[in-house]
Amino acid sequence: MKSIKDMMLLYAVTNSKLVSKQPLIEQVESALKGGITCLQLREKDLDEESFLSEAIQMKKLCEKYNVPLIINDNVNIAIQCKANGVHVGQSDMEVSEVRKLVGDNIIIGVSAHTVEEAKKAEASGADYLGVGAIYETTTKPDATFVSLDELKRICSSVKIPVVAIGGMDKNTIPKLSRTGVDGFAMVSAIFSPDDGNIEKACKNLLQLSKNIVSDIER
Ligand code: TZP
Ligand code: MG
Repeated sequence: MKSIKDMMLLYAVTNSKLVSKQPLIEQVESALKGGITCLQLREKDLDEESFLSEAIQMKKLCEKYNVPLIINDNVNIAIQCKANGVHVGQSDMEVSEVRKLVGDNIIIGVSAHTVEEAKKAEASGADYLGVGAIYETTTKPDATFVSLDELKRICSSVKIPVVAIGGMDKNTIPKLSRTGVDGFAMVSAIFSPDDGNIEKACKNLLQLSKNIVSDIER
């Protein structure tokens, strides 16, 4: 398995509400072929049983491509589908509580919007941070915004990897040059590219991300 920092490069987050002709599992396989370095399964409206069965399918698919699977919010599903990680927000379960439940071998990602939240998450045992929304996003209408200055401060205040999220796409990725981020998490730019070609979009986004991330070593 790659290092957690390397997993951040092209971090795909699912959204089953995006209208598509293709089932989610096929969209994810295209993204895996295109080189995503991590997949987060984010399901806000599924019942537990459907979420678990989807998570098990996704885990099997990700294993085929040797890409880690992270489950959003739901620690029980993460444990049951043997996910590589779980991602929690500021209003979800406390990191220390999550750690007690999942043990040391599961990656814990935490959403942070300020230096204070970032430092606290790191001190409580988070393995990486998701920071955003950086830009306008229709995927999460209630998202809190994080300025580029605060993003830079967060990157220099913690040792754990940082992935930027919210309105990231081929046009906005280059704007994060020299902020210190380790990669980009995206929903729309990966799963609903203009021409519908997910694999091609991922190849392009991966190259862009590598260029920006290699720009600066924290
Ligand atoms: N958290 C902050 S912004 C966001 C999440 C889950 C949504 C990102 O979606 P998109 O489509 O990549 O802007
Ligand atoms: Mg959450």
